[in-house]
Amino acid sequence: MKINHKHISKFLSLILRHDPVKIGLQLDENGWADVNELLNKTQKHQPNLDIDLLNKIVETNDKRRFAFNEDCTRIRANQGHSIKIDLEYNPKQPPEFLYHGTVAKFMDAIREKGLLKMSRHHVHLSEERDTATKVGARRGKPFILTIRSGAMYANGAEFFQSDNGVWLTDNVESEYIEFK
Ligand code: HQG
Repeated sequence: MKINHKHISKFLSLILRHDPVKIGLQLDENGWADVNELLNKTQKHQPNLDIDLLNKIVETNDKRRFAFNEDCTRIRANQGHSIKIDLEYNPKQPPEFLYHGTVAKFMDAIREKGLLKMSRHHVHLSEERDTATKVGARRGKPFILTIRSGAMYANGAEFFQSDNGVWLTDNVESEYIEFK
């Protein structure tokens, strides 16, 4: 059952963050999809996905990747998009330090150019070192960078926090990264 959830959650991430067109779905400018339309259009790919299972996945997802609107007629991904949408997050003051988990092979480029958002809308940062470790471990032996987010903020950088707690910013210049 758990494996099934994970599989469907990955499919939902693909549709709601990157490729709604794959199933002929349209997201609005804030990333919302109509729940009924989503369920209808996922039938062919995920025949087990009905409203009860969708509710369960939204509720139990380990990173709260998805959210319903107030009356539960629409659903969106909380962060991680590559398609252009406006999540309408308000700028927020970050803690003094945040963490980013990556792998050794990117380190030279990061030293030179800082952290770039690559294919996503923002650079993703974590409040907890443990979380950053997990993020890095997706790609191999994790390498954890400490980001001087307080100093960046003091110097005018904008930060946002997604509904599932991920800190987002445009890019992180090398001078704000502790490479230890
Ligand atoms: C690296 C997952 C070369 C960066 C995770 C990362 C997270 C550079 C990769 C969320 C670079 C981008 C985001 C530079 C950054 N040169 N490489 N200048 N700057 N990089 O997946 O932060 O499961 O777009 O270190 O758990 O790994 O999807 O970002 O390795 O929360 O919900 O380029 O995605 O969450 O990779 O992960 P990503 P990320 P979900």
